Amino acid sequence: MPITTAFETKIDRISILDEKGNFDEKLGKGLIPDTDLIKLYEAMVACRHLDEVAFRLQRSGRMGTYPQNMGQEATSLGAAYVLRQDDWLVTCYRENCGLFWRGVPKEAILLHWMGDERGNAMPRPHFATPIAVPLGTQMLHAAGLTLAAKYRGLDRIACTFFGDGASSEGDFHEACNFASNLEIPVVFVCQNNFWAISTPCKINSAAPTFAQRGIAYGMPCLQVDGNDLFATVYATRLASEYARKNKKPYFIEMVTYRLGDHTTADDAKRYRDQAEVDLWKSRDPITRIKNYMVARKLWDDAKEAALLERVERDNADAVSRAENITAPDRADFFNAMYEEVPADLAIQRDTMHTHSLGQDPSQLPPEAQARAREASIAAAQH
Ligand SMILES: Cc1ncc(C[n+]2csc(CCOP(=O)(O)OP(=O)(O)O)c2C)c(N)n1
Ligand SMILES: [Mg+2]
Repeated sequence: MPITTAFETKIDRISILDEKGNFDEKLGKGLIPDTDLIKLYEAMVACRHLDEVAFRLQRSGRMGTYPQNMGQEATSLGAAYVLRQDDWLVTCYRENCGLFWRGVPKEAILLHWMGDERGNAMPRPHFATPIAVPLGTQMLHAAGLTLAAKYRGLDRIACTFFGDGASSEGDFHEACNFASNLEIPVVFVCQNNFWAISTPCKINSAAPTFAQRGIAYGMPCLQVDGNDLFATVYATRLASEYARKNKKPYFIEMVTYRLGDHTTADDAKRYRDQAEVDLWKSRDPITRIKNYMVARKLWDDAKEAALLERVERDNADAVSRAENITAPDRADFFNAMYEEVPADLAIQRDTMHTHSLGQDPSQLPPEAQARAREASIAAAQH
């Protein structure tokens, strides 16, 4: 028998506006109206500025660990711009720009990293899920949320973001398999920023692209320049239209770069070369759009100065709202978990009024006090 070809494919790469200012008229013309482009640029500048503010908050002890988004603003923003407001945006932790575009309040993100759970209570109209720090979990949530929408006969899709490192998690493969086999319209976006903390992406995958990970699950796949806002918009439009129409998933690899440390707890100088960082600084998504707008006389120094002034004020207000939020009620810890708090948890809730670590036994009901005494005697005898 002759050898035949069982399967053949190719993966397209989309780039519309490169770092030298070359613009592909065929793909890019009319893609983003000028008025929108200005707003999108302003959103990226505001997000970058908040990153700097958050960094300083962490350094001055007013915030816990914070992962800067610097350099990756165009990826999630392109997607958020294209998606419908009631499509799910299911993110990781470097997608602030897309979340803010949706209307998620900036203080929600600040509160999350300040360790206040209320930062995770994403307001419903934004159809966004809380920041997912456990790697890989959110892709499964995206598949589940969209399966529920499909079951209810809704025309809703999800777009989920995850890193190159997260695409090596088992959950990622389960989510892809699940979405493909059950025909769930999820747009999977792998943000390849070349690093998973100190692990270079070559160790995460021996394949030449991350885009091809989707092929194994029968998805159409695309690679785009993730620092090119036009390309991220183009790709997400293509993918979301495909997903909505065919009720099937789509896979995009957005190639970008993490310009900052992994988080404020990291020092990337210990494992990567400055020359690499400098190369990617020259490909900055924000500078690229600014240069394009200046060349087209849509933007100038006076507009930039006015924007920076506005951004500084808005971001200072967001910090103030986050820091001045009223202290949470201790009972919320229990109340937020169940529709009706089970009896045993209600006892814990009503008796956990101590200023020391742990529970004050004298506040327990008598039988519980006796049980606690027996348990402590038993523990001492061991
Ligand atoms: C399940 C799980 N394992 C390990 C970690 C610790 N961790 C946090 S971020 C990270 C690297 C993630 O890399 P990548 O997915 O490429 O995202 P990036 O940070 O580059 O945006 C690791 C290993 C975690 N948060 N969750
Ligand atoms: Mg990464």
